[in-house]
Amino acid sequence: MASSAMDALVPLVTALYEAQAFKFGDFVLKSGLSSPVYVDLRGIVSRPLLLKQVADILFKTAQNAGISFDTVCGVPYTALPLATVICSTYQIPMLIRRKETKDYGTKRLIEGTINPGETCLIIEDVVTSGSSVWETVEVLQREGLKVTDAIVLLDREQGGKAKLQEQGIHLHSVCTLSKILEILEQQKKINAEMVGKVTRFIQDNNFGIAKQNGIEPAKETLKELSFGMRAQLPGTHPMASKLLRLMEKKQTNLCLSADVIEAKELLQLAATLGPSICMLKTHVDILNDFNMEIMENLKALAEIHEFLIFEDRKFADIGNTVKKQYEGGVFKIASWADLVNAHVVPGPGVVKGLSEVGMPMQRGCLLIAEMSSSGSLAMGDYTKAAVKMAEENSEFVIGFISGSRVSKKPEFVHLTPGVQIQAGGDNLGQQYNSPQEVIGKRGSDVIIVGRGILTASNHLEAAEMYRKAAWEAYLARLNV
Ligand code: S5P
Repeated sequence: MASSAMDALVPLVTALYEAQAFKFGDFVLKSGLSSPVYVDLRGIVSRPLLLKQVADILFKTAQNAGISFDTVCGVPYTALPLATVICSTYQIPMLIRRKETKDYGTKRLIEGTINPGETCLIIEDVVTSGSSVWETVEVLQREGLKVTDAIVLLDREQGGKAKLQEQGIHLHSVCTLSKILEILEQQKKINAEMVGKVTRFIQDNNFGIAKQNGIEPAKETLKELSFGMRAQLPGTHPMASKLLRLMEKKQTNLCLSADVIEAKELLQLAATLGPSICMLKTHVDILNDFNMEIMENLKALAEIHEFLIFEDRKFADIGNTVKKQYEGGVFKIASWADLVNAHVVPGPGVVKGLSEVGMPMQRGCLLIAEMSSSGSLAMGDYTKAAVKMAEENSEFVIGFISGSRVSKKPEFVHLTPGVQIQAGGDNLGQQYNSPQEVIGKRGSDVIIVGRGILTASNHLEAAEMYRKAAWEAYLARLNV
């Protein structure tokens, strides 16, 4: 950067530092990842002068880059006031992207006048992996708008720029995290040790497809991230991170569907198959002898063998009812299940109700986007609505029950039931696909296997066979 441009940045970075936009220390990010730096620009709305200063420098960056555009859209939420100030100052029509569609009325994702064919400029405060910018771009493009450029105040240099470039979006940044470190070090606000720590963190946590050391990574690996990488994405829910990490560590993407009716059998399965599975799925309401002590024992086994407990309760009522079903009753599901699932048929209230109980307990939820049974109605627009509901509730929803990958977002996990080595089905509508088909071809992450294992004479042998088949299909997918 030329020194005059750098000089112009210094007062801004100083003002942002004073507004506590950069914090250095030990932080646990939403993903569960610990980071030595935390950037948060939300506070600038309380400092009108600073807000104006940031908006002006963003606009000048667009001008200097020679971009022509008809409208401006800020990535919700932090960049919304920035886009507003820009549009108001420079008399540019603005578009607002809704993060949640309204449950009523016109269900617009974009507010403002959309003239298809016009060009919209994106404004963002901070870019890490580029996924938030991309989400907004996708919505605008779907409405027929052209989007080619995004202006960001701070590029964290963790791969977002290259990732967006790959999608045809040029990212122009006012400054980078390393530039900020340089300025703050010069001002003795941070020491060389902290600079080193943050620099290493940036290097070790590059999510994108950035050219590193001049070597362009193979295209395929860019698209297909490993479970371990996905665990570290900033937008990955802590429960999904935990799952992805233990899958990578134990080399298993097998979930046992422990559909047995005696507690003793359930606990025996958990003890024997624990090392082979990443998750144990229960239907506690089919146990003849359920009591809370069994669940305590199951929890202890889950700790020892490192697997998650998923109660396949398929909640499907209004928020107020599911909340009670999840928290109380005989089963007290929330007290022992890491994960539960829900049908999307009641609308977002079902997730909201469950999240009121589950979120304070750091639990997660899977939405049923597709079903394995023949004649299932969960397809097409219904599946799309499930994906949208997951995206709009990603603070609690970690992924899907589906037959295939229904969302491209690597932060979400996909779990697929209806899996047996032999294709076929049962006489009550269940339909089976092989682990290779589900993981290799349909892009799901975890196979859910019940009778394929439970009816085998040697449960462990059968589980290992499914584990290996699914894991090999995953490895082959990474290397395609
Ligand atoms: O679409 C679905 C969703 C689920 S969660 N189809 C399913 O089969 N399931 C569950 O997965 C089902 O309730 C059962 O517990 C398990 C499949 O068992 P299997 O014995 O057919 O492998």
